[in-house]
Amino acid sequence: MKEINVAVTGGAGQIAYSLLPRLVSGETFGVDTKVNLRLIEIPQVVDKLEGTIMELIDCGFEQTGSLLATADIKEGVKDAHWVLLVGSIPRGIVVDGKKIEERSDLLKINGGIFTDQGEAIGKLAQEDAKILVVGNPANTNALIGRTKSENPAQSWFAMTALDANRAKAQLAEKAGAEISSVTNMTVWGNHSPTMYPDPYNAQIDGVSAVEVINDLDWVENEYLPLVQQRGKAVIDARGASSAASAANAAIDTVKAVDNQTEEGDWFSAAVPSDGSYGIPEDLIFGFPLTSNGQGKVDIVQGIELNDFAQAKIKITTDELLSEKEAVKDLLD
Ligand code: NAX
Repeated sequence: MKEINVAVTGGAGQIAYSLLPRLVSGETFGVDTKVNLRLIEIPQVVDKLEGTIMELIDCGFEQTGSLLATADIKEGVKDAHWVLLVGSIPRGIVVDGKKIEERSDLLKINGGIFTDQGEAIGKLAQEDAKILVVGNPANTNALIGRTKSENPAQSWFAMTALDANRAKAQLAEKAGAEISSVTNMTVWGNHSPTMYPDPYNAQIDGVSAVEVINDLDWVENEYLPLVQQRGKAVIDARGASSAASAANAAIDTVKAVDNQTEEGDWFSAAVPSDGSYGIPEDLIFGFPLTSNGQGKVDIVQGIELNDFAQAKIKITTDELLSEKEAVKDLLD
């Protein structure tokens, strides 16, 4: 069996609990790949990871390699092929006597974490390592981590796949179609309520979803809030945030990057902008992507954006620029 090293921060959190077994079961990296897993946590909870490791051993998957728990990011990411940055400080936590409520405070606190993690990844992870940021604010955390890594050969992604999966589900439900018939979904921009899950270029059985649904009022006024507020709807109903579907989306992203994209389709993740579609360079922006399955991921070109789309994309771009401005001290 071939072996790979996978590092996951936030290993004792909710998403990780759903994610970890699926990383070492053969499902994510293939049945012929042994996965050495490094779980990284803050010192206060790192001991809990021993319990998680016991459970992973008890799953008995033949693809499970060595299992390590650490509070040392350098030990965790050394020689990693994939790094999943799931851990972050949630809104509402008290830091230095202050309750963190504002997005700008959240940005700065999490940004601080991602400077150290970025530096360690740049120096110690594999030269062609792939990094997926899940912890929020995901796009700007990825911007900070990538900047600090000073290693352009590595590939950074921020996760928008959960938004894309939610967007597909809403279109399928409205159209009365199978979810597998919805393809070509892009979540443009930020993983935040300003995201634009593109219904015009999404397809249901090869036809624009907007044409199939044939209800412009629903598409432009109801569908977007349904997708944008789905996370809150899950919290309201479940009394806890969406962990299983977030873990599933992280796995979808890893598989989408590692495997060749089906002809004619694309997948959604945020990557450093190369200026495509007029998005300022280096912003970590949700784009339509294809992978050749050999480590090369490209932004799909030539997608038509109507006035509605362009107005939405401007809003999410402006938000990402203001997030960048809020953390500019961390980007020097
Ligand atoms: P939890 O609060 O259950 O777990 C987070 C874990 O991260 C905690 O165990 C904490 O100790 C750990 N952690 C904090 N700082 C760390 C550091 N410096 N190094 C290592 N570990 C650290 O949150 P969970 O529900 O698992 O969510 C994790 C993150 O995903 C949150 O930021 C959440 O907002 C974000 N999400 C992102 C999504 C996306 O689509 N990009 C969707 C789901 C989710 O909301």
